[in-house]
Amino acid sequence: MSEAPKSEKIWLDGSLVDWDLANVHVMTHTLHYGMGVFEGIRCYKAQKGPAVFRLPEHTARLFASAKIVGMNIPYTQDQINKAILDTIRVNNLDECYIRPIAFLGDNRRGLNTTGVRTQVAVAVWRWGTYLGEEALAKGIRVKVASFARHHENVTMTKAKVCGAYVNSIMAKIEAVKAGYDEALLLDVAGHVAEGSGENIFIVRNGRLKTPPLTSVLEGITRDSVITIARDMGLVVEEQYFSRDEVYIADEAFFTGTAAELTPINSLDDRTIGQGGMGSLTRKLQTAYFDTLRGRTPEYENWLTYLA
Ligand code: PPE
Repeated sequence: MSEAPKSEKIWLDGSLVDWDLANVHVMTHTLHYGMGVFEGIRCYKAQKGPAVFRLPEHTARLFASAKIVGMNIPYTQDQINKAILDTIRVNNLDECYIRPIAFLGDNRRGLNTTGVRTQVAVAVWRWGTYLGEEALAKGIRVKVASFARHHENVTMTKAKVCGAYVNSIMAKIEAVKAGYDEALLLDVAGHVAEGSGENIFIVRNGRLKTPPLTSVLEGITRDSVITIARDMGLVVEEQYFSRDEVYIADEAFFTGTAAELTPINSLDDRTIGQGGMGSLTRKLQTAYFDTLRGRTPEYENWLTYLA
């Protein structure tokens, strides 16, 4: 296995420190109990220069996640936005993945977190295709997970909480060990929920469907794709559907900051439509990449330029 990608500096609690010195103690609270919140954001080389995609929305979700789980982030959203831009600039990256994380420090033990210090870090690194080299062009093989997605009254699925990802990791590893690229998790009622780190859409008879925001993360890519699709005049329904509706869909795809817009070829070995990339999926993927690269004037306000 190659080493995980790095960059020069990490923003930690207000200062830029060397990547290798951005360390925490093993008694850091979040390491033990998973109470921490994070984001995944991307910066793309857009036409007019490097730009972060939907930066204020991601920072707002970081603060929303903290509010849901009852953590206090000792910075303003503006300070975090600035920290993110500063971190990308100091690392001289024109394209990168951005990982802000707010976590609980090591000054308290146990589950009563009163008085525990909240720390914040922002790391950036180059991160290519999330689901493999050919995933974006050719699509991926997906398997329904035996693990259900969190019930909305268990870990609060609108919060991007560290501990919630144990569920995602178990599903992902199960799928990969069985020879698939990604897992699809159902909610506790058995409806399709989302991938281990992606929202899902299906296309049937020219209409798009995606599960409502109950047991899924309120994905920012999901929102971007819904907006782009509706602006194209397509119908998008936020509705529950079952795994067998995915089997008989014409097209299906995952959305996420890391996964971008990845076609799904098959679910549980049933080829979806013709397999590969469906025509609507292709149209939306092209429009999504055009948007990220600043080629669509109507969505320019989703870009925060570095300079
Ligand atoms: N659902 C889950 C569970 C999820 O983790 C993500 C993002 C999404 C949906 C899509 O959300 P958005 O990125 O706002 O469109 N997953 C992030 C973490 C991936 C990782 O491996 O780490 C991501 O895509 O950055």
